[in-house]
Amino acid sequence: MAITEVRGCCPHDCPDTCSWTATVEDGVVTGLRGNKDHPFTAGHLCIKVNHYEERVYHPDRLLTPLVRNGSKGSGSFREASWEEALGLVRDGLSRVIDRSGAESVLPFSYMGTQGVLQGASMDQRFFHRLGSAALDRNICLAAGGWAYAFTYPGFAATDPELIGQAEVAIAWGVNPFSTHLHFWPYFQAVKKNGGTLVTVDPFRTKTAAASDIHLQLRPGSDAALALGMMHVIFAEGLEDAEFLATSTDGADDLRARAAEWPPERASRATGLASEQIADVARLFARARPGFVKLGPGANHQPNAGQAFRAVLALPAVTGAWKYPGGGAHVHSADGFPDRGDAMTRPDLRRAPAERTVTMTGLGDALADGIDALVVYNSNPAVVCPDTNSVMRGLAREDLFTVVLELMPTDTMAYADVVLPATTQLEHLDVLWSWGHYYLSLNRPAIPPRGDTLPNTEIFRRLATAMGYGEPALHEDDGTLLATYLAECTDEQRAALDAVGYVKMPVVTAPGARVQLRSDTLAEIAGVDPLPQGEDAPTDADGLILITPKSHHFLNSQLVNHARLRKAAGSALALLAPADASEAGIVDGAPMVLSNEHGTLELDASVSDSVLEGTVVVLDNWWHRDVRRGPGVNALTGQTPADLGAAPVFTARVRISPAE
Ligand SMILES: Nc1nc2c(c(=O)[nH]1)N[C@H]1C(S)=C(S)[C@@H](COP(=O)(O)OP(=O)(O)OC[C@H]3O[C@@H](n4cnc5c(=O)[nH]c(N)nc54)[C@H](O)[C@@H]3O)O[C@H]1N2
Ligand SMILES: Nc1nc2c(c(=O)[nH]1)N[C@H]1C(S)=C(S)[C@@H](COP(=O)(O)OP(=O)(O)OC[C@H]3O[C@@H](n4cnc5c(=O)[nH]c(N)nc54)[C@H](O)[C@@H]3O)O[C@H]1N2
Ligand code: SF4
Ligand SMILES: [Mo]
Repeated sequence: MAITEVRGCCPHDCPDTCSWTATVEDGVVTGLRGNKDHPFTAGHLCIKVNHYEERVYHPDRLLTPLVRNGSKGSGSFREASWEEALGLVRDGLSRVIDRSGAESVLPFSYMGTQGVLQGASMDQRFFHRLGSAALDRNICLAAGGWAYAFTYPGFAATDPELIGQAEVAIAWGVNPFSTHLHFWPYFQAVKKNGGTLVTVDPFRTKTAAASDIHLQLRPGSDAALALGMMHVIFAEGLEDAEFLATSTDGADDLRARAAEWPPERASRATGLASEQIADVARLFARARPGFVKLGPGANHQPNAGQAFRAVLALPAVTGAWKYPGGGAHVHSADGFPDRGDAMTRPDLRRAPAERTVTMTGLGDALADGIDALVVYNSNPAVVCPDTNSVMRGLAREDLFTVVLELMPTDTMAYADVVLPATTQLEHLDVLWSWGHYYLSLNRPAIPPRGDTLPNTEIFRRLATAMGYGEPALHEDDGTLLATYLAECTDEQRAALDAVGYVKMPVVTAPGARVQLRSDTLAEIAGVDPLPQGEDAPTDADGLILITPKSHHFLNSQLVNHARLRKAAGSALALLAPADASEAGIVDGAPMVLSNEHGTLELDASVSDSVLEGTVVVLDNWWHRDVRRGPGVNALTGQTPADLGAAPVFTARVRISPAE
């Protein structure tokens, strides 16, 4: 029997980008393990991925091109050859382009795979050449990402491997126990070394439960909490005056803004006690140093950009950046080669794109001039806000829809043509990380199963079908990889080649200054140049819905895996005992959640982990998993957050027992 071992890495949109080795016996992957030598992965994969081969050999796996032969949404398809399928795509796209112009074609993709090649290379080149509408890929961390970029231009996010040296670490709107598993030991190290762990989260997650202090604030009140803390820090002279003078701009303005937020005001806004706010402010300011990990979870609120700006100001005010392990981490994506234009080749576009669609606004776009949709690496029927409007769009008879997928999804059921894609064990790729600083190479372990093809090859073939002869549209994956690595050193390339990963240098630009006040941001985005908080609304009715991530699924992926479904249980709405009894809802009984966007029926789970006045529904479930209604995004809307046109995955909802 021929046994080989092939090094690669996890493709998922997860901050850990784990390094793995696949065991291949006679051309079949029989096992997968985390690489022990990788400092971050540390020899283990999470429960979701430790059997990734299940995904490759899953009975639902799409193995041939498909052509719809039933009504949209019926999920009825017949098999087709690549030649026929590509011909149909060419005809469908050409019809739309002739009728209403190339910008009525929308490519819709996100990070179904985080790979540079399979996620942002040949696909982009193809759509630039076609002249499609542009997509703002902003569904995850846009508000927080903007906030970091404008507050800390040129600053490298704190290296997570150092945070054990912090005296206080705050998990602010992040649940690493479930979502960033390999960060967890570093977080725990703070406690082991005698420091204090704080979690800021409306929900009592595993992370919160394992922390010394849990600040269970009202969702969306993070800016008020951070400004209340800064009020105390400035009032008690706990700021680092030297760091503020030498390394920041706008400190006096921020001090004046913080003065508007005595802890009593922050208390009314957050629902936390004033003393609690003051105590944690002192704790953080006196720590040598303090560290804040901010997660995407807190950036799905309407005022998330300003909230992140406020929270990010804390380690600057206290000078935490001066010490190893101190500072903040939103994401580390800026630490990797920026080869955007070389990879995506915007020069292939004949004229600048006049239309940009944000992922947040897909529902509206489908009702306004988008007549062809090419979906890959994304599952908009589940992940986009305002599901009902997205579904109305997907159901349009005159919308031509192509879906590149591994699995039958709620989106794929509406496709005219389905093109089967490869998994990470079947294609070449290179991955950056947003949680650490290791660049990873993924070598294919086995040839593509059935008729599946890598996204890159599908777009090369589509280019051929469309008659696009530009050489850039026909470069192979090896060439694309070389283009991505062109600015790496020989040593870095050699390390990638030898062990499959290499750590990138963690460097802050010389002379970089924290922008506590940002007039540039104010100008671009029309927000206050200073971080701004909000008081609790007095007129809002209903409960605040939040939609965090499941421990067992990865966004909308893996929900069709029996092993993980069994562990995850069923789709539930979690609510606090007081809210349940007030609404007459009983634990385990079906309940209805509704608002101006839609209605859902789910089984209730009454839990004291939930803050009174809030409801928690995990975002990962598929339409079929919900008692009635599509998924939880039936309750979210398309109005963007304050920065980055980012989505808002929270909403006000009314609750009642089901009839
Ligand atoms: N197991 C698992 N891991 C994942 C994923 C997954 O689906 N499953 N998805 C991956 C992806 S794409 C992402 S973006 C990350 C997300 O990683 P995280 O940000 O850690 O995950 P979330 O569960 O979305 O949100 C974290 C916490 O934010 C809290 N939260 C909600 N609203 C607020 C608020 O207004 N303020 C504060 N302070 N907290 C709030 C939620 O209650 C939740 O516990 O996880 C990645 N890893
Ligand atoms: N209510 C609510 N909604 C949310 C969130 C929330 O917290 N609450 N979180 C948001 C966040 S943070 C994110 S990142 C998004 C995630 O949104 P998406 O990126 O769309 O989610 P995924 O489920 O990770 O991936 C989508 C699809 O990509 C496919 N795929 C994987 N690999 C490949 C490949 O190599 N080729 C092709 N063609 N397809 C592939 C998978 O099978 C899957 O169906 O969801 C957002 N939606
Ligand atoms: S999903 Fe995240 S934690 Fe799990 S193996 Fe992949 S990168 Fe690692
Ligand atoms: Mo995300």
